Amino acid sequence: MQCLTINGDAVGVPLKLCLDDLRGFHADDQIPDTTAWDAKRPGRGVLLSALLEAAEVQSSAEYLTLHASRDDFHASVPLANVRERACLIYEFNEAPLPVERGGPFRFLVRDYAACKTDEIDDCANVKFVDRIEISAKRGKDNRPRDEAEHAKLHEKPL
Ligand SMILES: Nc1nc2c(c(=O)[nH]1)N[C@H]1C(S)=C(S)[C@@H](COP(=O)(O)O)O[C@H]1N2
Ligand SMILES: [Mo]
Repeated sequence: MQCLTINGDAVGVPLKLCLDDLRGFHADDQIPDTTAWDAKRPGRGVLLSALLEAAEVQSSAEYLTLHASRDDFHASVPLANVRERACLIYEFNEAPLPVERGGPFRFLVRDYAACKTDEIDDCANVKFVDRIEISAKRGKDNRPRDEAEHAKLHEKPL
């Protein structure tokens, strides 16, 4: 079973969360249907704020970095910009989120901007997330910097 690591220099309690752990978060912290946030991305998610609370994120925290080792994709964003408007999708039709939907874990921000137009853009909706790092300094970010890079990314096979 695939699990998610939450760590970094601004995390009080590093965590390893597997599917059942995410399912076990309080109902108030769950988004039963993520199409409420984004019609194209259905599933069940847990609020980022609940994950951060569980990991006892400290006041030194400034950046959140999403790591997808599957395809070596990384995005690092100011924590304040996503803290109260992001979730992690972990399930679809009561089964683990399939890779075609960005599984096992997909980050999703509410009201994201078009790719490359803002810090919080569609590119920051990282698929195949296996680690969330919380740190004082900006972390690794290899989101596309221009349209050629972006187009190449979209042609990449799964
Ligand atoms: N791991 C990973 N996440 C990623 C990407 C990627 O190439 N790898 N592409 C990003 C970009 S540029 C976009 S527009 C969206 C596309 O999401 P979709 O496959 O749901 O349309 O995922 C983002 N997350
Ligand atoms: Mo994109």
